Amino acid sequence: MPIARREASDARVIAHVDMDCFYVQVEQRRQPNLRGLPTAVVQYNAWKGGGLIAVGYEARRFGVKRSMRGDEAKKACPEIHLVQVPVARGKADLNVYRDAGSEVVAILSQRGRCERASIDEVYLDLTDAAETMLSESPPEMLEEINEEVLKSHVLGIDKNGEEEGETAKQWIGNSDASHRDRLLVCGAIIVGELRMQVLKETEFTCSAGIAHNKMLAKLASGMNKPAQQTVVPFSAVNKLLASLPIKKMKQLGGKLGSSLQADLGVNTVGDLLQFSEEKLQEKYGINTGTWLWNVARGIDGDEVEGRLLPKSHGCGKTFPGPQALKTITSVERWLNDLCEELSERIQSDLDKNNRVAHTLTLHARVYKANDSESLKKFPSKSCPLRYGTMKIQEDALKLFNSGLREFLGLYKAESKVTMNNKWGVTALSVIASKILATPGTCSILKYFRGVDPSCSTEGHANNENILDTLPTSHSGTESCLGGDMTDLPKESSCEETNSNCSKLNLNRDGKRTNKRNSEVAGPILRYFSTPSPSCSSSQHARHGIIQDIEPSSTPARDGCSGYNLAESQNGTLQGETRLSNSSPSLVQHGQEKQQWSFNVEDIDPSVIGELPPEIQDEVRGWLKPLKHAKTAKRSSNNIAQYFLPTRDT
Ligand code: DCP
Repeated sequence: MPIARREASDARVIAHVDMDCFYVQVEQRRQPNLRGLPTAVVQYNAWKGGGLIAVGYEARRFGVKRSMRGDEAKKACPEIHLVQVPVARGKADLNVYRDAGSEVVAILSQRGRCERASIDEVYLDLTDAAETMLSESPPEMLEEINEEVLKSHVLGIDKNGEEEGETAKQWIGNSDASHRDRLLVCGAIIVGELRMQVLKETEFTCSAGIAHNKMLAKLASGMNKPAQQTVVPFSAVNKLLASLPIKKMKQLGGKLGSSLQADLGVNTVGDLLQFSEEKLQEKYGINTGTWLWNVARGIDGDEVEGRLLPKSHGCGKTFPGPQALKTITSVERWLNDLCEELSERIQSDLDKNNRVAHTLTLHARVYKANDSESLKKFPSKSCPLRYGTMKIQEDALKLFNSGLREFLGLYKAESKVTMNNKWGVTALSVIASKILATPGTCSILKYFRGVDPSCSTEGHANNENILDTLPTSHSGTESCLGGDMTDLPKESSCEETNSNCSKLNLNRDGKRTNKRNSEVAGPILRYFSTPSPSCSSSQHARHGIIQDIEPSSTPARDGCSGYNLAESQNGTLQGETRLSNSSPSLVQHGQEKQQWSFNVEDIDPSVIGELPPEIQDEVRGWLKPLKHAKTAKRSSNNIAQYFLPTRDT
């Protein structure tokens, strides 16, 4: 779970940018007639109108929520337009959203180090850009400041009865402010410009938080949505955390947050201040204890990783209730589909980014019929990944069979899974991880020294190199919760991203906005705040969208990023294969045996959201860091002063 890290510097400028109702915006760009109308994106199964996975802000005004199914949403807002998520191979096809996310990342990454945290959110380290701006063109010298920036919400500044814009203007122009505050001003200006650029080039609005670390930036980005930005000056941190419900803090939304409430009576993050670091360590372990101590003070040393591409690719599918797969043939059929998609995606990654995935992992949710012990988990299995759809399919099936034998207690390799061993599969997923750049060549054949990637016969899932992937137990009570990780980025552009459709007629759309709002809102918010829909039946008839869906629940989307499990013994599962470290999935004959390892760190937390919900918690479990022997050193940068911001947080 959380890893305590010192603040690298007390004057970093970090932004968290989160797209607004992202899938809905993507669908509204595909179908511009939906703009301004209450819209939601639903899963592809028709049961009860399908689970809502994204809800537009117009629909939210009618009380429509993501936890609803389509039928319920229609009751709340009869005019809602339910757009079905694209489907391919009998499951959701998220490519269009991935690609749209990549368009945004391409823009946001222009001004500083950029970490793609999920399908629709990034962290930016803008420290260098802000320092440069401060030295070359300080904010108070700027002739004109972007309206979006002037509309920033700045936590903790005294409004003195003035309009928000006026207050922000004064904050921005205060040349007597501290260096760190002035850096944040520069960060806010840069982020405002980036958000405008995103809108112009992609038609998407986004919201952002600007602070001195990732934790605070993430917290702030969701405070004023849609299409707004929020700044957290150093001086506002204690007041902010004092009233922040503990479960709202990233990574405290789950078991750890519940334990803090139940066992320590902690209701807000600020309540944690009453506990010493030693006390927190005693209760939650050394590392988590220190992390909690830091969280209470708004300290977070997590660095923005320069990562625009995913660490792994995953495809999964659930088979709830009567849909459970009960024969090897049906499992094979679905595995083939999942592997085909996985193969396409890793091949595309290889073609576009020169990156090779090294590890194939299979995870399943299986029950044993009439067995009181059927709560036993199906063991996840992994093996070296061989390129080529058929090889991946073949290996995935072997991994499944191996896991099933173990699950059923048939330990010998030759044991047959028969009809007497009744079982049912309710979820399946395959993940390609340990994705590494090929060394400085544009030719994959050169990299593999003449071996056709699809022809390798070694390193596949045989009994020697099938590995148990799931660490059987994790010490510590931590769970990896509270983040917002959705999906795997993909660098390719979709059809919709060609120059024709990606060019925004901003003025046209801007003018369509509600005049009342446009008087007070910045240009991005104006763009977003189209007239409140009337929910009339005529609109409904005019935009007859899809209302299908699946019985599975809306996938939970927790996650965590930036873990460093390198020191974790249990987090690394090792075995011996004939794999070479330099070409792990493609092995030369006669090579010496080398140790091959599968490290949970190689799985991008953002892949989790794409997996079936039932699988997500287990995969998240892999990402739980183990407690380290050493206590992370406490930063001296604790926030010592309390201020009295006027704004309610
Ligand atoms: N998503 C999903 N399943 C979920 C939650 C989200 O498939 N349970 C998808 C659809 C969302 C996208 O991920 O559009 C991004 O999720 P967010 O949590 O960032 O939510 P939105 O972008 O939809 O809305 P907001 O403006 O509140 O961020």
